[in-house]
Parts: sequence; C-alpha cells; structure tokens
Amino acid sequence: LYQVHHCMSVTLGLLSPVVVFPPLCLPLSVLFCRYPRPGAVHLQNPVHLHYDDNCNLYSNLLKVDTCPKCEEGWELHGGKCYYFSTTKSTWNQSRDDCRSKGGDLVKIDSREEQSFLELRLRQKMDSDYDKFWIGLTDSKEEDKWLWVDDSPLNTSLTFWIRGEPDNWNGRNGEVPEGEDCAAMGKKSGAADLKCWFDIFCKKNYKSICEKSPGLSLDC
Ligand SMILES: *[C@@H]1O[C@H](CO)[C@@H](O)[C@H](O)[C@H]1NC(C)=O
Ligand SMILES: *[C@@H]1O[C@H](CO)[C@@H](O)[C@H](O)[C@H]1NC(C)=O
Ligand SMILES: [Ca+2]
Ligand SMILES: [Ca+2]
Ligand SMILES: [Ca+2]
Repeated sequence: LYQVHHCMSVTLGLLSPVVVFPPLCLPLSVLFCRYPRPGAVHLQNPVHLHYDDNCNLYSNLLKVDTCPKCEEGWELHGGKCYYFSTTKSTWNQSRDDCRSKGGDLVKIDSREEQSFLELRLRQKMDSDYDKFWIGLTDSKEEDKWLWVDDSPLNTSLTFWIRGEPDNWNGRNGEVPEGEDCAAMGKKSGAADLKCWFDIFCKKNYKSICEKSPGLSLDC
C-alpha cells in the first residue's frame, strides 16, 4: 500500500485534502484522485484503503514515485542535504544562518559522512586556513562535547587532529573561556580523516549546514 497524496476527500459534505482528523480518521470519506498523474502508476483492483495509527491514508489506487531532493545550492549525499557557505562568520552566527535555511550546523554521524565532508572541503577550501564550522561545541561545560541536537559526541567516532581539542587560552591567557567550538578541514587531505580542532567561537569561518531533503515528484 502506498501513502495517498494529491487526492481530495469529501467528508460530511466538506471537500478537503486527504487526511486527517486524529484520533478519528473518518474512514467514511469519499476519495477523489486526479489521475493519470505524471509519475503515477495506476495499480489493479481491488482497491484497498488503510489508515495507519497517525491517520495517514494508504491505498493501492496509485503509486506516486517520490525521491529526495535538495534545494538549489544544497548537495544531496547519503539521504541528507548539505550546504557549504561561502561567507565567514562566528560559530553562533553560522548556526543561526543554517537554522534560518531550515537546517542546522552539520552533525557527523558516521565515518562515511566524515569522509564525504573531508573530501568536499579539500575542493572548497581556498587555502589551508579556510576552515569550516561543524555543529560541535563544549561551550556549556568544558570538555563535554555536544552536537547541536544536544547529543553527546560518540568517543569512538571522533576525528580530532592529534593534540586537539586543547582548549587553548591564547598566548597570554587573554581568552579565559578557551576554545569551545569545533571546525574542520585540511586542504591537502587529512590523514585517517582526522581534521577536527577546537578554536575560539568568535573566529570567522565558513560553515557546513545539514538538513533533511524534501520529497519531489519530479524524479
Ligand atoms: C552564542 O549564543 C548563545 C545562546 O544565544 C550564548 O549563550 C553564547 O554566549 C553565545 N556565544 C558566543 C561566543 O557568542
Ligand atoms: C559509536 O560509534 C561506534 C563506531 O561507529 C558505533 O559502533 C557505536 O554504536 C556508536 N555508539 C553510539 C552510542 O552511538
Ligand atoms: Ca549528519
Ligand atoms: Ca573548550
Ligand atoms: Ca585547539
């Protein structure tokens, strides 16, 4: 059964987009689907209708192929969309910018994701000083590294450069709070993918945003 999209239902004389009035799914609705639609495959009789626990309606009337799609300027990889900024700002400002675009600073969940980002940054970085913010900070509590979704850093999935994080205070201790934000990138390529380091959050860097793709009918 396929989830029903692009259908209208008539319930109690009211025309409405299909779905949903939890907890009552109003299964007495009459369903009107306009087809053939591009990308829609008309399936065979008999027609089955089924509501799931969230009152989403499923039927075998038609199958509409959808595929993940990223907005202009974002790159699809491994089922997620990535945006590599071209301007530099503080960690906080970079995070706000990602959120205003519907995402957040990137959270690195796998060696594969790190490998993709490490490779892309080799191409994106103007020089080896041209680093990119990631969504990792220990600003709440020193040495307790959290991703932007508040999940703790998995200590078996880290890519710190040797000697990092070191929470450096500046040459004469002029930054008492130390280094609390994480950035990454090595223009010439990182040994064993290790290219994370902690640095002052006020530093201006480019950044990597991540968000989930939308679904497109245009595959
Ligand atoms: C970043 O923003 C948070 C929350 O708004 C604030 O508590 C923190 O002090 C800011 N950090 C910096 C370095 O500006
Ligand atoms: C941490 O990462 C390792 C290596 O990828 C993985 O096997 C493990 O399940 C992860 N632990 C958690 C709590 O996510
Ligand atoms: Ca991720
Ligand atoms: Ca720190
Ligand atoms: Ca450091």
